[in-house]
Amino acid sequence: MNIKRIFALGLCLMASACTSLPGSAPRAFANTLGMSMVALPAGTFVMGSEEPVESLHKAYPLAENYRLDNLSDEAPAHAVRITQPFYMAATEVTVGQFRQFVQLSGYVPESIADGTGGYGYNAQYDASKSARGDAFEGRDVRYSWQNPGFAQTDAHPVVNVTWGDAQAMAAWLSKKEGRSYRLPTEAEWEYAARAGTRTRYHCGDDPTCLLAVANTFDEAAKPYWPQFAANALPGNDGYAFTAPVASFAPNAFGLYDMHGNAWEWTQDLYGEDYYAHSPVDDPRGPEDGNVYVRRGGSWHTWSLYARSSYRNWNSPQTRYTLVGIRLVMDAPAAN
Ligand SMILES: [Ca+2]
Ligand SMILES: [Ca+2]
Repeated sequence: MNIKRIFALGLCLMASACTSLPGSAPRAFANTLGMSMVALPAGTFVMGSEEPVESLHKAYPLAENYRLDNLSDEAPAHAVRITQPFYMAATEVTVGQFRQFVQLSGYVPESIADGTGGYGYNAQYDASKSARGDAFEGRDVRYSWQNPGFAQTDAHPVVNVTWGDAQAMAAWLSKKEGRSYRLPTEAEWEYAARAGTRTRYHCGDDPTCLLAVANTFDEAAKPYWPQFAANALPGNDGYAFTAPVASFAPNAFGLYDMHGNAWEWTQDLYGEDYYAHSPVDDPRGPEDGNVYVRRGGSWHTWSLYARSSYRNWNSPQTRYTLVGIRLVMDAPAAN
């Protein structure tokens, strides 16, 4: 990755309220686990979307009306100020990084600790015959972060990990390095994904621009789920399941796979009407709730749901073939 180029493009892109890092703080560094942590400037952006249903219908003609009506939690679009620079991992947490964390810390991931396992892809599995109608087999002890039922190397994004697993990893890294790691807030996540853009994706408004920047549900994935064939992105991104992280072009902040590959847990509880009353400065989600926000879409996600503004959620115990982790780190305070 060309750090100079990224910062020429990305630093203070929003311009209106840029707070600089302390002079001694690096623009990017590799941490204990080899994660590339990239500095993002403070700034202001417009969070959410109020794109009319008619406009969405033109872009996503196959989406039923109820799906478009259900996007109302993305409104109102509203100004948000991220008041402090922070670091974000350039990629999703990889299988290799998660393995190092588990080995060095002794932490037992929830799918193993609670004895119920995770989810997995099984070509013989028939969703219509399952009690829950899930697209994947599970929970089953055969599946965990180590085995989602499809091939993965150490360079693939770890999946089948819970919100609690992410908390444990951040806490361990923080202690190990004397830094402050955590999940991004929902606002930080969208600010980072947009990297100064107002379009549906950081690559533009046309869903097919995803082919250059994201692993989503495309023609490579279509043969495995013929029932969803019509929703496949027209074009081939080369991956039916997860792709090694950073296989596609980054956004202007130098962040990879903000659309697709693995959904990313955020720190925030989900509030359907939260945008109507959230603070302008550093919103942190509602005080109460049962489910945490995940963002960005996955390798199995239709383009409608891979948009920068799309919000989804799960209970913190959820472990799934589509959901992974990306960490952020607070920038050190200026002396
Ligand atoms: Ca794909
Ligand atoms: Ca992702």
